[in-house]
Amino acid sequence: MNLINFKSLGDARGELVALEGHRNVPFDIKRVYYISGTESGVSRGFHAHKNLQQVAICISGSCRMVIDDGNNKESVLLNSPFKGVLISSMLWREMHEFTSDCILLVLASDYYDESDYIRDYGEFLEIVNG
Ligand code: T46
Repeated sequence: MNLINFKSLGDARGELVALEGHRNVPFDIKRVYYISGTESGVSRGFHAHKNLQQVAICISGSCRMVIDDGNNKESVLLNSPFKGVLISSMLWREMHEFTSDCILLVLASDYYDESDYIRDYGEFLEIVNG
């Protein structure tokens, strides 16, 4: 699991984290989106990306991110605005255990493109394992 620790630039007034492409985020950030209001018991993701790289950070609440490279599955509880997971291309991801206050912020290396998604697990396994 490729975790990134973000330093807080906060002070007595509170926390502040800056996210900068090619500095603490290892690509040019072309798109930012966030997921909120996910109902308890609902899971999301269940796809891989052919080329996209992303960094996901829970800036409020928590959720569990499962990353599967086709051979191994790893899971991490994202529960801190100071911890991100780098999701490189060709990794199957699932998100579970959303708390009601979860806001999952995602930084992406490219614009939205549905043709970059692999949404079929069998197809994903065929591509990564030949
Ligand atoms: C990912 C995980 C972590 C857009 O139109 N533009 C966008 O930038 C995004 C991200 C989504 N959409 C549309 C596509 C679907 O009609 O929004 C709808 C929900 O997207 P999806 O079902 O793919 O959402 P998740 O939560 O399963 O997955 C998302 C990202 O799509 C994905 O890239 O890695 O979060």
